[in-house]
Amino acid sequence: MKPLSAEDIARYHRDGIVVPDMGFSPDTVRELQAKLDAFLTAQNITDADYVPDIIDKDPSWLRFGVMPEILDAVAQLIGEDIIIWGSALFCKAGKGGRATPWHQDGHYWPIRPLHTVTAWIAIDEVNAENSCLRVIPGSHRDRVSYQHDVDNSDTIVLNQVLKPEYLQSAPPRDIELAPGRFSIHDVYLIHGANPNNSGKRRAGMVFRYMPASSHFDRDLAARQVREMGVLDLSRRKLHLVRGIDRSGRNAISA
Ligand SMILES: O=C(O)CCC(=O)C(=O)O
Repeated sequence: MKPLSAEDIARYHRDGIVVPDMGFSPDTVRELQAKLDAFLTAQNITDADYVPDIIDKDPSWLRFGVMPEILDAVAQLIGEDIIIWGSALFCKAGKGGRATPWHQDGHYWPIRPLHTVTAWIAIDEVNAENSCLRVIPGSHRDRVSYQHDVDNSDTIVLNQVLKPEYLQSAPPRDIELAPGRFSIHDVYLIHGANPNNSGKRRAGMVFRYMPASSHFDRDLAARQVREMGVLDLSRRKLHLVRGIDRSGRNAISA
């Protein structure tokens, strides 16, 4: 049985996000929570907030990104040739957990054609109280990368902030998830998160999936660092997790 129903897929195209009616098993959730604690200790991270490239830091994270629950749903949205090119933790402390500014992902991602989805997987219970992910439903539909400002202040976890004039009027939707449940969102969707001062940690991890028919353009990534001051993605490892490299131009990691 496929994880996404026809209604789920229609909802994904309408809203830019879908929460499949499934998640990791209780055993996998326990394993994931223990792994997060061990990882934070091993990396000596006390104030995690945003930890990019977790697979590069510890390849065993990849196991969670290729769970059939997620990969089958991703395949329904982007096809059967799939590369994981990014991963991160967003682990906001219960006090002083920093906000994620409103942003779109795609405007600084060197993927052409720009086609990619993110799975956001809850490790803790995440809800409006501890500042779960918030999205502007439908904001992906024009498939436009809006302009962003660079803001290097330390109150936010990303330095790319959507220019306020592009913040569309549709009310934000909170993506509340139990541990082990996940959402999948489109690369053009406007999203962010409030600061967390709830007293409850709010941890999730993300995996970024692109169809292997697109090209991860490392030269473009290097230019984006020079011109936009964004995180350097030019040396990112690419993990072909299903199918083949249809573009023939992606340097896949062993
Ligand atoms: O969890 C968050 O606060 C932000 C997540 C995010 O921006 C993303 O997954 O692209």
